[in-house]
Amino acid sequence: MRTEQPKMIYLKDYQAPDYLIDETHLTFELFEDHTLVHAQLVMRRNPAAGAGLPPLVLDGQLLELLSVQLDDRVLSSNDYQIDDSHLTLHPGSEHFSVDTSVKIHPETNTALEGLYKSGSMFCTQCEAEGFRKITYYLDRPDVMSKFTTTVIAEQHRYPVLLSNGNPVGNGPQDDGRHWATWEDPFMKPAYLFALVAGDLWCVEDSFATMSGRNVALRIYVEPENIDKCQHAMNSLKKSMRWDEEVYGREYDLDIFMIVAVNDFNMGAMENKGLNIFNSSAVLARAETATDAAHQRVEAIVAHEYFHNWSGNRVTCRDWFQLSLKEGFTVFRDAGFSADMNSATVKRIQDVAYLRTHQFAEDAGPMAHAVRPDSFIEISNFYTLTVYEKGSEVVGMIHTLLGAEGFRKGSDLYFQRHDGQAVTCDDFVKAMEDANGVDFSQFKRWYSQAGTPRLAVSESYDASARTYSLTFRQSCPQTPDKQEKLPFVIPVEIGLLDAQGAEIALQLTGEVAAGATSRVLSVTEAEQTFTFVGIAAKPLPSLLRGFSAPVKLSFPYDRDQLMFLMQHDSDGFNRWDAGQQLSVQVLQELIAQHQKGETLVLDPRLVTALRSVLGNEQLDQAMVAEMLSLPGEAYLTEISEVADVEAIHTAREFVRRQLAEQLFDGLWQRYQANRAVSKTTVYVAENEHFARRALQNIALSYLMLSGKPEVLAATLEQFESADNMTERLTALAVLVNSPFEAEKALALASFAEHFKDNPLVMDQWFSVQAGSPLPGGLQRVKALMEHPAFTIKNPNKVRALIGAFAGQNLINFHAADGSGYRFLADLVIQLNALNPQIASRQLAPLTRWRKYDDARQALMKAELERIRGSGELSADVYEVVSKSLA
Ligand code: B3K
Ligand code: ZN
Repeated sequence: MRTEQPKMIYLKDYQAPDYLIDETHLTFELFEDHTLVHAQLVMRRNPAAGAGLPPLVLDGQLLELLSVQLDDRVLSSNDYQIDDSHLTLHPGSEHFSVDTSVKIHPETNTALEGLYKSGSMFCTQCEAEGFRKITYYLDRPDVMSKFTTTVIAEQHRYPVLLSNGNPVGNGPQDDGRHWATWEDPFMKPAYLFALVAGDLWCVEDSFATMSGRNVALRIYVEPENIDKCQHAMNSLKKSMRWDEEVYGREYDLDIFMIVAVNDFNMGAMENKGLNIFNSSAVLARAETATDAAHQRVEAIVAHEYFHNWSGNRVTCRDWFQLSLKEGFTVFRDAGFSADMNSATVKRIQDVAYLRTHQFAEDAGPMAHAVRPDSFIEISNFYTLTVYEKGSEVVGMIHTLLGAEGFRKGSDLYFQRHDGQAVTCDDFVKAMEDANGVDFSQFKRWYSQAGTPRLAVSESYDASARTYSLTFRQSCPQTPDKQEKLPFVIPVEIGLLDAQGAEIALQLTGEVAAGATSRVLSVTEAEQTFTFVGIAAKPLPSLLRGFSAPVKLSFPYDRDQLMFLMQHDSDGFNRWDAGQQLSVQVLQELIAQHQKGETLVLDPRLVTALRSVLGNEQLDQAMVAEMLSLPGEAYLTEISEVADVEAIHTAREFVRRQLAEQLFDGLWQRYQANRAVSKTTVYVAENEHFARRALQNIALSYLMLSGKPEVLAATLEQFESADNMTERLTALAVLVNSPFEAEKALALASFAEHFKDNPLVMDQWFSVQAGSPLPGGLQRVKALMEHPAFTIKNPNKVRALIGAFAGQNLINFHAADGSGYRFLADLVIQLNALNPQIASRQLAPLTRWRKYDDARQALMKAELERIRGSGELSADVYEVVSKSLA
């Protein structure tokens, strides 16, 4: 909690640290009502930081200082200065050591940052600035140190004691306590420190690295979860192999551990050799986790593992560089998931997510560049922009250099900077140097916020047989109010002839026609590319694979979009053509609703989707993606002023029309797939994910018909499915249906069966919180009283409140403002308990500019109420004040 106005921190003020910490020796004495932390820091003056011996200012928060010693001298309170967040000492020489003892209270730490308790176990979360809540330290990523850690705790309650690196000793004490010492041979910043103590079981395996070293792999969980670790273990081994094969990166310690904890602010954390995970990102087995959950586990295990190189061996100089590790690592995990599953489907899902949520962030009050230049609270900058857009930026480098050039660049980056704390500029420089290219203009992607617009127009000259595409780029204003300069936008394109065949592409001035798909680099505000030898006016396929994170517009008519849906050789663009067609149709219906007209659906959408549904050649996961209409959140994002009711009504109308008109095709594919599912044991692999995806989206359409045979099929699937993917879909379909008696029974039997599994209960909460049927807020309020709910667990808050405010738009945006009031009350309550979660949950209110005047006023009033509610954490203060600015 702050006592003064939180301060803005600027990248331009970066200064190298005055002192370095060569060695860090920690001893933790864990007790039920406090913990003692003894730290010995072997320090020296940083030769790169100038002359003299300036005061040593250590970071520290919520610490009770018991003693401090400089070399052999015990200091008295006259020898140092202490305030809320610092301990200042006055070293007398260039080399010295600092010893401190502090008392902390993990047992009452509800912020889940620093050392805290999750259930009966102790665990840590230090990134970004949590280590300063454990001991006095230079808590900044450019101070890297060699850590030795001893943990002492009661043997009976905490048989397992873990920290980073290799175990070097352990033993009993004579008071019923025991100790273990861990040594991490790699220099690391404090944010990668980790400690775990608990009564844990583990699943063990091993991995032989490419140079033939044997690495012990362990996943630690609470005993009841020991049967849910195999998928994560398989994912870990696949990740380790993939990183060797694709990036040449080998693991470097003799042991790699993952620990699952129930109370965790985000997905997982890449602490050196000791990853700590939200249990939702580790535990998965058929009966309790959906296909989506299995894929999420695979992706997060990979992501954290990949950080061992992109993040840990080469880390960030300061937190403004966060995307250096996060954008690059998301890019790496996306490549891994694409290789393990369907690359096109993975791309579609990532782009749909980016366009819906990151584009909204980029257009809102918290918009910031991939490398922000200021912040108040760094926790607020673990954003979609830093992660997902950051990954797109790395992806564009990959597109511009090609796979081989990119690998040369990443090799040089790792080789040049191993063991260092570096910047995004260093990353780009390695890419440039390895390939002899100049990325100075490209680097604007790191410093300019906002989503660029790219308007494309065409002209065809029949007599000259030339076809020209003109690109006009612009970027909207963002709160940082910078003038935006042109970006380098790689646009992958193809041209289709009237039969749908691809045309070989030759630009004016080129000697011969080349490939049928190529990347144009748009670098100017306006730029024209002319293709020669074009016999008839072609149809362009633009931004294939979503080669840049921009909003591209081209005046396609609906017939052209249907043509691209059928013929484009780029799978991503076939899907995207379908989305553009749906958007056009939906926007027309939204306008009809607003004018009070009868809604009339363009039959071409039905025709287009009928042909997708009937295409047995197409990957079933692609069919499922193509049948999914753009979500309400995406329709909101692309609206000038979002009309909540009109969007919901139009989309529901289209869903019902499709259900009715495509009933036979949907029913046939549903039954065929369900028949296979019934006779196949659950496998967490691509082809099976695809079958279930189509089966389940078909079922959710079919139920809109209300036909008794569909209800019977849903109940059959709900009751007899052997896996959570089918069972949960059936439950969701019932929850959103008008069959009240069946719904109530299903909800009750599900809860009864899974009451002891918190992750499954999270799904149960979400399905109900996300239901668009009237009365959503009352349902959510009632569920908050359910014994399985607690506001102290972030997964529960996300499952219930996050799903309601983020996905149930028609209920959350109720015209009377009740949804807003509810969310604001919750944020005020969470602010005192867990500031990071409080500020995350606030996001929907920050988007007030998107709505009509009445809703704007209601949303702003709630933001004002939060602002005036008392002591705000820096996290909430920053988001609220920027939203109201
Ligand atoms: N690096 C962590 C995120 C830490 C968030 C701190 N508020 C997980 C990840 O991106 O891998
Ligand atoms: Zn990460």
